[in-house]
Amino acid sequence: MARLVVVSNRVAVPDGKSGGRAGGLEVAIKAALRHRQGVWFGWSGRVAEDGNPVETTTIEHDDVSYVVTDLVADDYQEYYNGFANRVLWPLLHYRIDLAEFTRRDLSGYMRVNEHFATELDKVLRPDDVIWVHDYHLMPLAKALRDRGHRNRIGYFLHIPCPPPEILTTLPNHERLLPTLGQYDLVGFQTGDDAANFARYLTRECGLPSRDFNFAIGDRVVRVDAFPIGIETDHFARTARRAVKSSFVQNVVGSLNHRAMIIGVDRLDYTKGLNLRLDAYEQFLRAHAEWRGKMTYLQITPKSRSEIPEYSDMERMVGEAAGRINGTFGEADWTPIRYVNRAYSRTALAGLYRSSRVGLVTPLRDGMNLVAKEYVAAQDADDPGVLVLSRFAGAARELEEALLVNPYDTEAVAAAIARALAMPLEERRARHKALFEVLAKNDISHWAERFIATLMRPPRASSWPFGIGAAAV
Ligand code: ADQ
Repeated sequence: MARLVVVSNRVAVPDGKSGGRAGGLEVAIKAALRHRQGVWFGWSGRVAEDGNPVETTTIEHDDVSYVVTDLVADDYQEYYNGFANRVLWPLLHYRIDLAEFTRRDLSGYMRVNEHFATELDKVLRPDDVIWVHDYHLMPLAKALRDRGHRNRIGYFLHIPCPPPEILTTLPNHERLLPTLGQYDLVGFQTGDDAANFARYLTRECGLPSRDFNFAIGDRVVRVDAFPIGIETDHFARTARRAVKSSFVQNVVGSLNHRAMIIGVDRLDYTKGLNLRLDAYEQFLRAHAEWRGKMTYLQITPKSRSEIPEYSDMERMVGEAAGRINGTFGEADWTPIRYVNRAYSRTALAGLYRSSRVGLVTPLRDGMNLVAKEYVAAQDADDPGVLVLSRFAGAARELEEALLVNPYDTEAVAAAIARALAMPLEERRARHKALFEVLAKNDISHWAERFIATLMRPPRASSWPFGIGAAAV
């Protein structure tokens, strides 16, 4: 069997150093590598001190080689903090207004991708199947092709892909985005994201296509949707166990028989926390009957605090939570518990299962795994209700959630009230339908489908015009 080489910005090396906070990407890759002897390549998370050499280290663990390379301070600033997080992240989430482009950051981004390719070059074998992840590494396939690698190389974008009208606002987009054509397969979270990119290739690059297969020189690149899943059964089992833990029992006990609403998000402007708190405030105004009868727990670890937009938001969300508690709170009731810290996946699973409503209202999100985890964690006999933004990729699959427009705060307030009052029969029916979706497309199905599609060249009947069998 061909070796699988996964490349991502961060690598979860099993030595404890990369932290216990499993993000969506880490969970997905671990599941994919579990079944194969493979290599996981990426940034070590270290920034080499001035003048010190940049090192690339290999750690062998459980039949998997973890190969990690350092960055220098300018790389970290320009590639990671700069172009990836201050340009691509906002732009791909439709926030042109927050993108701060500089040519220097773009050069740093290209330079780090070249460095990754140079280091990868040393470990690649001709029949390796290479799977590159996310917005940090768009031009990596081109850098590898320039070094003569003809392997099958796939790319998966975890975050949204906006339409060409937004993509073309990126200065120098013609230098960066067409390099995605050097992959054999470019995968997105939803059909809409895939269609947006396909429209870019057609409009901006003038590429002929058939059935989402595009002709680029003598090669074919396939564009497709691969909605990411979670470890559904495992998460459900974890949740069943976790509700019995003393941590969850203590939290539930402290609610004093009140219903719990839960929100779990990284502190990021894409997650729509400001508007969510506005909606909660409107709910409390419009539904006085619920005051004192429920508590909203918002768990929000800080992220990227060195970027001003994030620290501004941190302040605004904190102030809004304080204002709500000041306005509606009583000596014996706090309407919102706002917590800036990360919890273990087990603790979160137990908290999801113990809550009546899950609030997931991003303004834009590639998928949103919290929505899926919330559903998987529920007790099928007495499930909670998911209130989900229609702008999360997950909404494409989780149609039986209460889908809301997060910009319409009155509608979100009404959905919270509807969720809290939903009869048991309706809750069960909705949960059953949602759980079936998650059981069918779990994380291993997602990874296997991506890898199988990557390894298989497109059928002859799907070749774009002008491309022959020999070329594929
Ligand atoms: P993220 O933006 O990180 O991921 P999300 O999909 O919600 O967003 O995944 C977050 C993960 O971190 C979840 O597994 C969640 O349980 C965990 N997490 C969140 N808050 C936590 C807390 N307080 N403590 C501990 N763990 C916490 C990116 C994209 C998403 C896409 C994923 C996967 O932005 O759109 O769904 O990748 O492709």
